[in-house]
Amino acid sequence: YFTPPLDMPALEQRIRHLTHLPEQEAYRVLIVDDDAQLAEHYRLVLLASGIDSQVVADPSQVLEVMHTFQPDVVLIDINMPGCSGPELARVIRLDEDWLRVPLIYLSVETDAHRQALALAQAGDDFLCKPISDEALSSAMLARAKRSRQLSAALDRDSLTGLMKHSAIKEMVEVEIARARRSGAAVCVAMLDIDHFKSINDTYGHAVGDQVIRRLANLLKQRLRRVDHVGRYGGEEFVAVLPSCTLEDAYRVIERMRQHFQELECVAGPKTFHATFSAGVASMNTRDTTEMLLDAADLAMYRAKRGGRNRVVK
Ligand code: GH3
Ligand code: MG
Ligand code: MG
Ligand code: MG
Repeated sequence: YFTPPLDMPALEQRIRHLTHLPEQEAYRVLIVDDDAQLAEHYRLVLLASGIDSQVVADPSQVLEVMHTFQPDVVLIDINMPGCSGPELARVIRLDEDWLRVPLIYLSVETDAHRQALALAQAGDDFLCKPISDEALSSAMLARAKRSRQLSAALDRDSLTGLMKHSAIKEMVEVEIARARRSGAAVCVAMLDIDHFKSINDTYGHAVGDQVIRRLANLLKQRLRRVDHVGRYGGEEFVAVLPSCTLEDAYRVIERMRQHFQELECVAGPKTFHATFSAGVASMNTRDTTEMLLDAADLAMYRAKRGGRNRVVK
């Protein structure tokens, strides 16, 4: 079993991004330009607006730098030795991780036809050199802000506002990495609403949605600030509980179970109660994200088989 080296700056940034900590971190712009002097000028201009930027002169290093720097926007020169801006933009676009990052050309190219050709290959917009300091910083601020908003929305499930499947899975990975480093424990809980199909069949899909939201809200309100929760599937949730022993995690989820079964769900004139089954698992030193999630899933199925409305650790 091989543990890849941890890229902690990137992980920490992902944590902040996924958890939306209130203290807004500075926007990050990656400047790809072979003109070192000009690029440094751009960097200082952006810095004056509170934007962090990093300069890369060699296009072949861009992907690696993007991974650690996690830019909100990439600003790309068109004419560079070794690789043109549009060629670079196409390579970046091949990586699904960067689908949401705007790629903006900044070039002396003023010919509209050639600009259009560049945009047809890849890239999202075109800025012309020379550009005023003010125009550059306002364009980058606007783009970075939009990019962050979009990114946050893409990671959220629209019904519940919780993290989506991919985001919560990534959170498990991030917390495992952090736990390996600190030696602290981390637990994962998998929750699944009981007989949800019959809730839908009896009361309708809209009431079913309401039940999903009730459980989501309960989890949001009752978990600690350091915990993370996501909607893993239709009526399935995953909670990540850092610095938590298996016993603690069991108690937390068990309390949640008791609260949930007491909530009154309303369907027109009728009321009913819903329940969930849950499995809790803790990380062993050799656990990967998949192994930890599988262990929680297995425990959850034991809870189902054991009669539902229970937590198994
Ligand atoms: P079990 O106790 O074994 O978990 O039984 P179950 O009926 O909950 O399990 P099953 O996985 O068979 O059914 C889940 C149902 O959830 C099937 C699907 O139609 C429904 N579902 C999935 N997503 C949504 C959603 O967003 N809204 C609503 N209302 N229903 C959903
Ligand atoms: Mg150039
Ligand atoms: Mg299910
Ligand atoms: Mg279910």
